[in-house]
Parts: sequence; structure tokens; C-alpha cells
Amino acid sequence: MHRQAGQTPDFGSRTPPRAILCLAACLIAIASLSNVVQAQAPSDPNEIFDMFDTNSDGKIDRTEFDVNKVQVISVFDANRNGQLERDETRMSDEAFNTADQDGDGAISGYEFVESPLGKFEAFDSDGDGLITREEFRAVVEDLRG
Ligand SMILES: [Ca+2]
Ligand SMILES: [Ca+2]
Ligand SMILES: [Ca+2]
Repeated sequence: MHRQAGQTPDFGSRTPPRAILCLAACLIAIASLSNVVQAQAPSDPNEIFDMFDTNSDGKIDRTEFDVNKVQVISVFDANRNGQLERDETRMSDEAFNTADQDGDGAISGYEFVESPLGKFEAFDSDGDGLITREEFRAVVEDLRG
């Protein structure tokens, strides 16, 4: 097959590889983007609160808490090993050691769920079934010591 200058290029045999390259580039871009997000876990209690408050009504109900807590762990898990190390949590030594039940220097998913961090009641100070921004902030600040 001979192609002459000025003719419409024949993409038949060329487009698929380019499309795959583009797709690969897009996936890499998405991966790096999520790396950036991972590296920037929020330090402001309000930002963490917003991650839980899915419907943005200014309160976290039990469902929002349970659904989002796993997601929140992964945001703080900067090295993505499925556990939260001390430097990833910004927690005080006392709070961290309480959560790290087996004392291996990391809070596993199980330890997280079992600790006050993973318990709705620990955040809902007045027990009305909703966590307000103030209740949330108070607990987070307490954890940081
Ligand atoms: Ca980790
Ligand atoms: Ca542990
Ligand atoms: Ca409450």
C-alpha cells in the first residue's frame, strides 16, 4: 500500500496503538494525581469533617461515619501499606499508643475500627445521633494532644 502526500492519512493501522498510549498516559496521570492527594492528607479538622459529611448538611450521621471511615484511613495512609504509622496520623503519643493495641508502631484497620477513632459514639459527645463540626473538632484536637 502506497500513500501519497496530501491524501487523508490512513489511521486504520495507526490509531489503535496511539489510543492505547494515550490511555496509558491518562492512567499514569490519574495515578500521579491520586498520589498528590495521598500526600496531602488534611490537617484541618474541618477538612476531615467535610470528607465524612457526604451530603454537606454540616452533621455526620452514623451511616456517613461508617461508610467514610475506611476512605479516611486510606487518605491518611500515605505509604499505602494498609496501616497508619505514627507520622501519618499526627496523633499524640498517648492517643496513638491507645489505638495501637499490639504496640507494633502502626494502627491496622482492625485496631482503627476497635479504637475510639472508628467509633461513632466517641465523636457524638451529646449522644444525639449526629456528629456536629464542634463535636468532631473537639475529638480531633484531643487526639492530637
Ligand atoms: Ca501507612
Ligand atoms: Ca498495631
Ligand atoms: Ca451530637
